Amino acid sequence: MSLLNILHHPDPRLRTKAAPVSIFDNALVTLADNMLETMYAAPGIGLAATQVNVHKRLIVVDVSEDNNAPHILVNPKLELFGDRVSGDEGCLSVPGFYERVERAEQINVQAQDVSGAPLEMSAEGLLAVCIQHECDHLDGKLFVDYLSSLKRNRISKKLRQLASERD
Ligand code: QAP
Ligand code: CO
Repeated sequence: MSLLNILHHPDPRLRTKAAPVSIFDNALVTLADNMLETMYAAPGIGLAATQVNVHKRLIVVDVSEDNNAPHILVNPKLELFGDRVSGDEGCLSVPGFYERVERAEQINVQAQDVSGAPLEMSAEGLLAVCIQHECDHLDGKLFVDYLSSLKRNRISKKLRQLASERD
């Protein structure tokens, strides 16, 4: 198992549209394991392959208290239901910033598991919000895209500053 490097906004690689997974091999299992380990270490509740610079349609989420309810979703397709709810979101690729975002309250997901078997699940509340957030990453979309351009630009500028202080 190993920790993966997470890309930070405004890295243009976060804007890549991920390709469907068609090969379900051991490398995919290892990637999913390493993504879960990286998410738990952060700590976070969701991570998309895009964020670790792998442009394949794979996300991992676990919104449980005890890190004992991981979901690995390959090639996820969402159906949105119910009211729109707003809640504070953060992102491992936008460290230190939390803002209110509106999402659908309930979802159905059609996906595959890490061995390629079809998988269907429904979710509501935080799990539903988290899966919507992670699926956005696969299309190159970030939660800051839902904010005003003033807020988004302020966040980009601050993160660029922090990155330049590091290198
Ligand atoms: C997406 O995000 C999410 O800024 C997952 O300094 C988050 O796990 C969906 C994190 C909230 C819905 C609600 C963020 C860790 C983790 C930070 C995360 C940070 C350290 C974010
Ligand atoms: Co995110």
